[in-house]
Amino acid sequence: MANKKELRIGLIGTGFMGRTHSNGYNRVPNFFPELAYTPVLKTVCSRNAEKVQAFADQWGYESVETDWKAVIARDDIDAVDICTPNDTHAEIAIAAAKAGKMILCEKPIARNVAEGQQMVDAAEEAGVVTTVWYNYRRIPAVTLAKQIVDSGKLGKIFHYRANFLQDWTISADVPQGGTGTWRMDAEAAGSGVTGDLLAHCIDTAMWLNGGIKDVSAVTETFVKERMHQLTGKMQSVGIDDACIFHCHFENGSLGLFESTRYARGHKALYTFEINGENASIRWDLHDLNRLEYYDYADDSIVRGWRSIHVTDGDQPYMSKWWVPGLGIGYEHSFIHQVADFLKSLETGEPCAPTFKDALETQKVCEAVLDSAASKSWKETGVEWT
Ligand code: SOE
Repeated sequence: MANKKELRIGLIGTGFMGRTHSNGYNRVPNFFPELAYTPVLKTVCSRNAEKVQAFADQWGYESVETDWKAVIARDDIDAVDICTPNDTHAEIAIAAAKAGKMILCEKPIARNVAEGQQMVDAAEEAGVVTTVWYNYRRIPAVTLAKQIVDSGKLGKIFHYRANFLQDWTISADVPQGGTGTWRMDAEAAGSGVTGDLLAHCIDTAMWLNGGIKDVSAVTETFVKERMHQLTGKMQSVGIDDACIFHCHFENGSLGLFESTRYARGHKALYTFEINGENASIRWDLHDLNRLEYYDYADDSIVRGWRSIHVTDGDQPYMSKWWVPGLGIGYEHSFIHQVADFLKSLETGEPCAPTFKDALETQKVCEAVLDSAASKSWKETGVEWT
């Protein structure tokens, strides 16, 4: 593209997230034409040569690789995008940092804090830029929630409440391990709903309401044994199927979080609500263009929950899309993250959440799991700035 600086991408992993990111790279030039940088889909990597070629053809990658080390060794790659299972994030990211590549990594940053810390150290030592795809921050209604909180309209915050509910693992026939179900395998994923779903809630919560100080949690594994796709054997299940925790935030408010893959009828019900002294807000992923707002300062004859349809040109990101009143969807959060990453290359400002930010979320996840295992309150050690 004329007069554009290129950001040459090497994508590693071709699953669900590989598709959401590829869609982001493809759409950005259409909707964010003012950006100085443009993504160039140089290569995509996956172990199966036939499948990775089909993926490259479908999404417009110039070439394919079947070994991630080959992606990192290439001189024509500026940024490595890690979309592989969690157990591979640290090894790939550390190698990418050593090779001086920028890194975009799927959430959670890693399986645990120790791995995440190594990734942060490697990126800092190499001086490479990083971002982690906690995509929900970039849904316009969620970004608007951040503006409202930062404006001080809510006043002193008392409560933060979040849920992430799914129902896809209720059947004992769902296997663990391997393609498609690595999220069920503790070795590959690190944890269950805590790292996969609550990590989203925690990232949004600390972004909106500041650091989480300490936690008290319970977890449950409802199905104790599942067939492992890699060994073909019935094996015990090491992940948390459900997790509930409560916590103190640094600002004195109380948090209540629940996640499960056993809430029959709920496919991806991510909701949060914040109650302040003056006003409250709440949001629901199933109705993602709306932000609900209640303001006690309203005249009593009109006071009540108002439903803000976040589709106006002066609301976050919306000037980029259609005309007021016409909504956007889940995939746009990834397009926005690509756009913000490209913009960060122009401004030199970090594209949050960076590895360092995502490590703080990982600290909360780890404290939650430790708390559930030890049946006691745990300090998180989070340093949120
Ligand atoms: C799991 O089903 C999953 O795909 C998560 O891995 C994503 O991070 C979440 O956004 C939707 O659910």
